[in-house]
Amino acid sequence: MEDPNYHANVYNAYAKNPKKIRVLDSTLREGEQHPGVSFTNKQRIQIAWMLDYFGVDQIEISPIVSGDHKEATKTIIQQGLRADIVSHGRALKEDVDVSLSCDASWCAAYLGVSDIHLRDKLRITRAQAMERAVSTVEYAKSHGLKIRFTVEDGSRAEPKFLLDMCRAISDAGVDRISLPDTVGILRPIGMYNFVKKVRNEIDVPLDAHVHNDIGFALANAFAACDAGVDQIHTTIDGIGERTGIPPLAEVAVALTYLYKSPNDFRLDMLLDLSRLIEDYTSITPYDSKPIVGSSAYKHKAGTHLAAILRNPAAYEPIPPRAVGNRRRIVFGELAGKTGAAYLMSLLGLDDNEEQAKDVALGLKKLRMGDLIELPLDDGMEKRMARTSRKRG
Ligand code: HCA
Ligand code: CU
Repeated sequence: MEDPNYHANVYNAYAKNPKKIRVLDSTLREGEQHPGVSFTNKQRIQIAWMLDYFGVDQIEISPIVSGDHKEATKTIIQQGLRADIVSHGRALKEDVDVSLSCDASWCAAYLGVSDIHLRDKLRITRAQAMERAVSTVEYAKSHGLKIRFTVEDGSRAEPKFLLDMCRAISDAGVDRISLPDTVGILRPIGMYNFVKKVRNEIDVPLDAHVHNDIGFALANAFAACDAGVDQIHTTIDGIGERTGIPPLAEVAVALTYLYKSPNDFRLDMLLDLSRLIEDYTSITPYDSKPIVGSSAYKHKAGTHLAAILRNPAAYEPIPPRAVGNRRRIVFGELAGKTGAAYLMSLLGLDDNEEQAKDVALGLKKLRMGDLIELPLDDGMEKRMARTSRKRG
């Protein structure tokens, strides 16, 4: 059967040979900066294993936060996972030393480069910042580390200084540069322009690290890809400082289905990953959250029910099983005749048309909103399709 998303995908205009966009997951660093989140070391190790098995390219953790975090970083590095373990710290030699003492092969260093960060947080001049950045990169490189440098608050930095900084660390041998919209102030075209400005001048692989303060994080991450970054930062369920960063589930699904990026993700783990974080943090994703939310695959209105019973793709962009979720149907006052007939068939009642109408009317008259929710698996759909064909 023809792909129901075919025309939409023409609008999406993905490339003939799409390039791979990598994922760095920062649940263990940015995620732990979310209010109320603090993992145990066992949980940190479990999360790292799960992320690795899922298929992210890099896993970020900060050993400088506490002795505990340092132990976790060391242990995770010792696991020999496929993903790179990126040891995150400030742009200071002492933090690079902590990464070295964890036996890291990748480190990340961040330094505020906007005037407000330089003046009111770091209390250093632009020249001092430049010196600090370059010497940190040189120090890491001379000790055999790969280093990603984050020009923190880069979206609010003076553009010429930002470029000078990127050029200087690039000359010092930096391996990647993270371009962050630290306070989530850009709109998608703004992110595109920000990345493009750096991309045009600097020949170093770029990361996008974007915050969701105004709700644009996911869109901005992909605008950054369009402008030339090849790695997006995520966390499971998007947890992070304040309103967080792009969620792994949405990023992985969009990369796979909307960008056709050749990643090797086990997308059917996405619900499990979200549940893992829910267990470890007691933060429940809101019900309409894409992909992993409890309503993401529920169908309610009678007309929708009627359609999905014949072909779920009518109201589902991606099959729920593909992302580890499950289709559910909601019966209540909006169920309609088809919904009522289906409910009756599930209960083993004879589904004649008149009775179905009565039940539908009864449900409507009850005025009690939703009454029951039922999982709907593929076998049940087929059964329904057969019954509805029988009835004509
Ligand atoms: C922070 C700031 C940061 C760094 C991002 C990065 C940001 O350290 O909390 O290292 O890529 O949002 O700028 O998260
Ligand atoms: Cu951040």
